[in-house]
Amino acid sequence: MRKMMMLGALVAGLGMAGAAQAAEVQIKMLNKGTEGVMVFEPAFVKIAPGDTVRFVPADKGHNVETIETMLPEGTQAVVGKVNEEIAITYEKPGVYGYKCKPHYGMGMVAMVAVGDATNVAQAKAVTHPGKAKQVFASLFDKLATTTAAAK
Ligand SMILES: [Cu+2]
Repeated sequence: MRKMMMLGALVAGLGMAGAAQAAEVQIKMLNKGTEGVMVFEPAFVKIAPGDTVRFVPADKGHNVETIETMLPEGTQAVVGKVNEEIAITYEKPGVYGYKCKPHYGMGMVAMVAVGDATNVAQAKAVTHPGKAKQVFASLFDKLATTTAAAK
């Protein structure tokens, strides 16, 4: 987690130097992670526009797909197949919410924050089943922390 934020800071720093270089970060789909079972790890990443996130099915039986309305306006939804690796390059700033369809209610969700998120209020208003609700609450806390740190 800390490593990802440092990476984000590094990318931002390079951007200011006028030599922005696109970064790629990985989010693993796991049966068991450091924060419980059926998780994306890390479940929160902050990146810059132009960066790529690669969703890696490290364990079997998971997929990644966008959660409707947890996307910046005009952004295409993504629906991965089970066990499929997907790499997404982000151009639009905003908050992107993801779920693993089979384990959504078990809290298998993730958030990608790109640049300065403008759709936070809208994304926050989305309701989620089961444990996903509390996981998203903690992800929005992380988002608030990184945003505050950036200012
Ligand atoms: Cu899953």
